[in-house]
Amino acid sequence: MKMTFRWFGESQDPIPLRYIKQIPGVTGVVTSLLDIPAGEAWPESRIRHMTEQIAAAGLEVEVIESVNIHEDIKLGLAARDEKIESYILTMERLAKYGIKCICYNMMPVIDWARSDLYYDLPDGSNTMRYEAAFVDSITPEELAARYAKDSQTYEMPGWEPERMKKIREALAAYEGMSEAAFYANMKYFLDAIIPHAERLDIKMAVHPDDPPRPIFGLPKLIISRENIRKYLALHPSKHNGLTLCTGSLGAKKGADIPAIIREFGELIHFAHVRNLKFENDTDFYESAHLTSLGSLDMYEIMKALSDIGFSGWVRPDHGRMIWDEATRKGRPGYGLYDRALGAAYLLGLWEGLRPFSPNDFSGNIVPKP
Ligand SMILES: [Mn+2]
Repeated sequence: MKMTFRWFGESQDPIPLRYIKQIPGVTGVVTSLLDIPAGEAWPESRIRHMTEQIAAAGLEVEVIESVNIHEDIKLGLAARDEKIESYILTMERLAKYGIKCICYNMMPVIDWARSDLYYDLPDGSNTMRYEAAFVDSITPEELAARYAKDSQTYEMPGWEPERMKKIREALAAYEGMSEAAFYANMKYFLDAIIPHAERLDIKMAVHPDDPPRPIFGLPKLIISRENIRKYLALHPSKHNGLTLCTGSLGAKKGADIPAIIREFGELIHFAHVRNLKFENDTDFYESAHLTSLGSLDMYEIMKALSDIGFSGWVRPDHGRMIWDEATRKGRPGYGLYDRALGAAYLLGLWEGLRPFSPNDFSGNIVPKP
């Protein structure tokens, strides 16, 4: 297992790479080029700059989160072919600079949703929260305006004002689309890119839909064990795998995350490990990582990863804002401190499960035979 940390890039992330380098056990970052629109090939010069900058900080960059899928691909429009060509070009360029895994999602229009970005917890920290009835009662424009107000200086990925101007059109495009048609569009994409992923040895890792329920009338498919099975079967390959996101899958009450890990095994290429606390059957807030503070059993999750011999990348997913980080304009869900504590906690669980030799601390924490 390799412990990584999400970094949004120099212009988008207030956390310098040298801080990330100082988190014990974190050996790499997971990043993206957020300003490049979905459907456009990433310029090689940008990829080179990004990877050189991260290497200069003494960190690895092997996972990109995300290379986004253009809506034309999800909708199955004729224009999808040129977007797929661009996607493959981006994959080729990324492979050239050492990228081994690409995280992406198949969420229509809306990447993710929360009702609150800075929900106050009794200990004075704050966190992201999801209140189903509230999200069901609000329009996407109202929710975007709420994010823009709350998130201060950051554009929330997927909720950019430019994108929101066209939201009605984007939502309408999905009206009447059947689940079968959506799966067929996903298959068309996978059939096109997975052979290239195999050739380039890039592991494609689909991220589950967040939250795992339909919102604004949009189909949400990658939300359950059954649907993940169906998705991966569209194009069976070791390079067509999963980003195991405990917070997304776990937001459906009763989801058995350890069983999901054991079922998909070697197809889990990348893991987002975080906890959440249910307030009732549908509402939750993102808690600190510890089992005792949330609703997911983190030991059982790490144990399942250990049992399958997981050797991919992990990151602590979201964190709360603590130590006054919110007032210093931390990016919601992506503050430094709580995620750093999360990484240390997950590494502690892992060390208990898979003790390693002190001589073997190469970053890739492999078990003793
Ligand atoms: Mn995630």
